[in-house]
Amino acid sequence: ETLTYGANMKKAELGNCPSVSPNLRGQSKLIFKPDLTLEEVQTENPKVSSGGRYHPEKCKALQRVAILIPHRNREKHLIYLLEHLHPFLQRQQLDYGIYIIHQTGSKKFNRAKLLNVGYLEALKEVNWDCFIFHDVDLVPENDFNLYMCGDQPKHLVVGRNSTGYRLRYSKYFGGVTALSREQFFKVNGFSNSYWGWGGEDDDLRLRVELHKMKISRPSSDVGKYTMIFHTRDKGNEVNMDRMKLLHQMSRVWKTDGLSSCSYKLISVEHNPLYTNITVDFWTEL
Ligand code: UDH
Repeated sequence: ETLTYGANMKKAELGNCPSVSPNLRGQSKLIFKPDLTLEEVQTENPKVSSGGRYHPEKCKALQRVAILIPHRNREKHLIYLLEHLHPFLQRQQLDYGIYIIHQTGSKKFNRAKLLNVGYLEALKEVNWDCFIFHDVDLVPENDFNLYMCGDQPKHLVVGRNSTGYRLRYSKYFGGVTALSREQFFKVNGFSNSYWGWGGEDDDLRLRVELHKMKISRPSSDVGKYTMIFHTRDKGNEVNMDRMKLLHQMSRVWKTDGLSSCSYKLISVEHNPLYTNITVDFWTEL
């Protein structure tokens, strides 16, 4: 009785973490070991608890952050990303959880819809303040790139090794973005209509702009990523309808998004390093 009381007291006394963590290291050289396994990553990260959750021990995190990663058939990328992301997020003193949203089957991939599912399912567990929508093959190089939300949506990928660390195009809003729970809700999330590659990230940017929000980015030396090389996946062919869909955005955003995201939830597993949400989009009814 007394012991429990003591522990609770201690928790209540925790002060807020500082706005910039003292544990940040800045730019680091990333190493991708060819034979790295998930078990090794687990041993390297003893402080991560079931479902890929962590919170700082000595201070109260400023935000509760859910990392949402759309996934199919990229197991190796996932291992590398988890290996780098866990220590990165811990150095930032965040209260975080990593969610992998896995699409079953081999039909067309839908990145945007998977991310909508991630948002809806993650909120059933914790009232997360902030959501990081994160491609599986992009690894952040500089831990001053804070995985936190601001009063405006953020685009965190200024450059990647594969594009000479330059922004792909001036309005680019893909790869890794940070939107608060309210910001994402306000725009009704992503469109569910983008099957295959391309357009869904521009659609989200148009939604954000329609709602008079202004996208911010870190500086170019901070917003640096290494993209793990890959070729185009089967089932993620270029979406030829993407321009047509983009033109419809202002007409359909209210009815195409979080509010209409239907899916068949196959399972939610709390693995040691991440929560795995498996969904089926093709037998949803
Ligand atoms: N994704 C999967 N599995 C897939 C397709 C996509 O997990 O089969 C996820 C993954 O998180 C990935 C994201 O969706 O990071 C975006 O898809 P992508 O990596 O295919 O998109 P990107 O623009 O590449 O990075 C497009 C094809 C590049 C071919 C380049 C040849 N030079």
